[in-house]
Amino acid sequence: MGDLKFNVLRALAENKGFLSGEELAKSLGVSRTAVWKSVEALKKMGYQIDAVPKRGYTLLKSPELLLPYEIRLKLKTKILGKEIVYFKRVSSTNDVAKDLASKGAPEGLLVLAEEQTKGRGRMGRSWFSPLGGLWFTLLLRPTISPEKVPLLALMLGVGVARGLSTLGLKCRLKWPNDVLINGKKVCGILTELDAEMDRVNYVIAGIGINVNNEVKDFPSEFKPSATTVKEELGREVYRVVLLTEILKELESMYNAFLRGNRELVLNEWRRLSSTLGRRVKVVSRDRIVEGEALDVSKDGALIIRLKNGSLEEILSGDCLHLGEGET
Ligand code: BT5
Repeated sequence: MGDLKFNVLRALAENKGFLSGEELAKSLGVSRTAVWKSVEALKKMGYQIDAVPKRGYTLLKSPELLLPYEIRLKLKTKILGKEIVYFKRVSSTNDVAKDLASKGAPEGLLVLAEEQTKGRGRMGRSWFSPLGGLWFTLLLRPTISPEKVPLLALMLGVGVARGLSTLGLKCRLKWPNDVLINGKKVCGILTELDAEMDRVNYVIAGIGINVNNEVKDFPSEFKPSATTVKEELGREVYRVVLLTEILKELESMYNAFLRGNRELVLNEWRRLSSTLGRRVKVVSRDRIVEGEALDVSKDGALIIRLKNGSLEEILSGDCLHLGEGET
């Protein structure tokens, strides 16, 4: 039943007019009753399907869910999203991906959810993940040493920003990889790692994008610093298409990274950066560095010029843009 339902859906989605039950049954090699049952199941999932005697069925509207079937129809990638695990609601897509990775899941696995109940940010912070956003995790298995991971993390921000720009949005990156629109955070990325001294086993790339949400529903602590695609565009978007555009951009950046084309990744990051040239304060585990953000190193470290003129490189931490009221 599972597959038949989606085959019926595919046939309806690819056909602009009506398809008779008989035509559908014949092309799918099943009975008309089976077709009817599939249509009923699809309606229960939220698909609006019109059934008119003598003409047949037509698809009026999709429920706008991130169903793997819908994603696969639009997917333009070879690696990312090759395998998809979908939840209506889950604790954290990163946690699920980690579990599957430890059990041998393949590179490119995409774990996504309509809603997360325990979405995680960096350094033990939480990530607000209500219905309407894009909350997903990609499993990557690059054969690289752990020092290359900060650059990989920059690359993720670049891919998301490029994907969002297909909607006409102007995105900027705050080091390392927050994606901002008009100075407000639209996407956060949590990169987690399983590695040995000289070899990465896998990277868990957790990406959270505020899409068809509204900031008024966000917790007050970060209302002023957050935004959503809907608010910036003034309309809702079809998340499946946005996701597949982002995956396409991520895959092209990931391939450049794997080929060793660091400069492409770094130059894209520099082009999109809102951090470079600013006065910043970076808080890392063991120190706080304040100064002017000059550049990123080939490893993805932020190069900061201190007041006394000396240069410091920081590989990870929280970056605050000082002045101009930007986050
Ligand atoms: C991040 O952390 O920006 C990484 C967020 C990664 C979320 C994705 S969703 C899919 C995957 N599964 C997970 O469980 N996580 C990943 P950080 O830089 O620490 O930012 C967290 C801070 O941003 C919080 O302390 C809040 O102040 C703020 N925040 C929380 N939710 C937000 C949201 N939806 N939009 C904007 N800001 C938010």
